[in-house]
Amino acid sequence: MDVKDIKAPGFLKEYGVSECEALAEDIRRFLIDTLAGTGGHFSSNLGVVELTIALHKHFDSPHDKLVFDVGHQGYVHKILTGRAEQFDTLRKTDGLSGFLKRAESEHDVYEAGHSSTSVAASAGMLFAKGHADIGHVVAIIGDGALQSGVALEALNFLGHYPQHQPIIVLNDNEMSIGENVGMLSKLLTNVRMRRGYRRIRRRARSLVPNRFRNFTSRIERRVKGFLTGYTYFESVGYDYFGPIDGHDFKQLFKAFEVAKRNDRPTVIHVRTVKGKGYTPAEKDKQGVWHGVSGFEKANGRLKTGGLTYSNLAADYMLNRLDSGKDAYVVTPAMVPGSKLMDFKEKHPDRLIDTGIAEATALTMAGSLAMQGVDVFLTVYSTFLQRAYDQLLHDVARHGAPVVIGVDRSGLVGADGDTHQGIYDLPMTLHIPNLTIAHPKNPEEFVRIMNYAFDHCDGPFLVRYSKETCEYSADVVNTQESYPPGWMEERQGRDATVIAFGTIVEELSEIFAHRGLDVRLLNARYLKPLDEKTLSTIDPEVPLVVHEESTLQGGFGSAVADYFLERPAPRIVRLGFTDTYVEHGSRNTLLRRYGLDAKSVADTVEALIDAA
Ligand SMILES: Cc1ncc(C[n+]2csc(CCOP(=O)(O)OP(=O)(O)O)c2C)c(N)n1
Repeated sequence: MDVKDIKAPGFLKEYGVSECEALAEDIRRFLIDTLAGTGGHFSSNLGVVELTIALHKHFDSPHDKLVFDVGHQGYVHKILTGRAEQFDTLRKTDGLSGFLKRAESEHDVYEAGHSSTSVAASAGMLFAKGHADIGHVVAIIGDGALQSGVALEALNFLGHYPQHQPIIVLNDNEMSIGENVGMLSKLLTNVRMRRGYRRIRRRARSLVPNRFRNFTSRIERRVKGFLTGYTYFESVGYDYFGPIDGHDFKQLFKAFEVAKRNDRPTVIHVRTVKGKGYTPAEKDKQGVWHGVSGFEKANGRLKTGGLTYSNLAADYMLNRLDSGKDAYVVTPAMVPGSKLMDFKEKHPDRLIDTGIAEATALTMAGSLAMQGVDVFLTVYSTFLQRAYDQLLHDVARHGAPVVIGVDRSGLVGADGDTHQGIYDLPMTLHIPNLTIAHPKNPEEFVRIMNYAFDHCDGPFLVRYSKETCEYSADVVNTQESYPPGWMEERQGRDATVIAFGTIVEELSEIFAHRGLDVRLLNARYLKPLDEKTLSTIDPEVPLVVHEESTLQGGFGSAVADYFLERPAPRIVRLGFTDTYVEHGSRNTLLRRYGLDAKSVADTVEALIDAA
């Protein structure tokens, strides 16, 4: 079947096992062929081909609600709901989103991008049942996402309402992005190692008298519980069925029929193989096939970009340990994304992976630093949102000297609105005790890190973007440090521009190229504000403040606040205004929002002309 002909999932109702198997093969081939070119979330989607087909066969989407956790594994769902045709635009500007999007399809009933929300989202739908026409509600959640407190508290809460009959499909591939961590993953391993569900069911049936052989009967559940042991899920109020083979349609069909008929909260534990059907992805234990930029299908060679600030941060920490200084690196489930594979290999006892547990990572890292240990916590800007309270209440209030790398600050490109790193500045600038920096290049990054570790005795945030950067071992090894304060990149009389990050060098070049007489200040420290330099700004000429961040409560606002009680220049703040920024190429989006170097230069020129 050409999967591009699929318009809606209804046809699956007529499909038997062999037709579903053939369809699974077609979908897998389509995914491998397409994603080799477009890139995207790869191995998670190959792992859920049969599972997603079976879900759409047994449930009536969108009346029955399929709530995919994160949504990065929703490509098969997109194909079955008529979007294969648009896959060549996947994650591109104005193209198909890499996550579920309500605007794309009525079958996308909930959107995410951050993990572990599916159970609480399902709870909302279940509580709405008396008000809206809602059928079954099914949360499809991975074993990585399940370990987050966000999922666990919802699971615990919802188990308390047996009348709502949630169905939780646990997609267990023994991996988060990479290796899974934590005791829950050990518990699942133990459950996996027990004899399969079907054998248990046969055994249970032989122990139960005929007239009680209704699958959902309390007696059978108890007998099964006795045979499988008392699982975590049962302890928080769910009937647990599994583990079943998530690539075997017969087992999936049976399990979903059971789930539909069961009159209590239900967990179906499905085992899948991440990357199923493409050998390099199946073999990958590090997680490099989780999200790809493209690859050569014939030999499995991954397309790689150049080095990024994530590499630089990891290399900096490696170099620190190699030069005899001790430190821990903490990551909430992002070893591959934060380029910590080498560090993990060389210093496994100095790498702490908390799993998808940003809040725990922050509090733990702060407390660890308070004991006199050097700690570098690296977290994506977008995921730091999960830990605002821990940053404010635990880390900053204590003055805990933890260095926090805020990776992927600014636009992130293909992942889109759920992942943009444009909210951390308004979220952190007002927090007392924090120092916040954003280097313009690798040389500055290293000097700022040196200051953070060797001279600062409070909590320190270093922001850096997803962009590529070039650096040598000498740069990483620099011993010099930059204390708080700004840098005058360029003198000028007709206007002042304050900016930070990689755009600083671009602005410097373009101002020179256009012959503009503009003063350019590199605000490599965003907090504390450099009031000494601010006091030198000419109030008679326009002041432009640029940030690749949301404006409300941001850096430009902090600068404007400074001038509230002083003779003020005309201030123009450039950033994102009260919005979510869609997916697409970073350069295209910056241009669209008037934030690339050329647009900034145009704005500055217009202001000078108007003055
Ligand atoms: C709050 C949050 N932290 C981190 C991530 C990054 N992330 C995306 S998918 C993923 C792993 C999810 O593992 P699992 O739920 O087992 O799904 P799988 O991809 O293995 O199917 C992580 C850590 C995220 N999306 N949200």
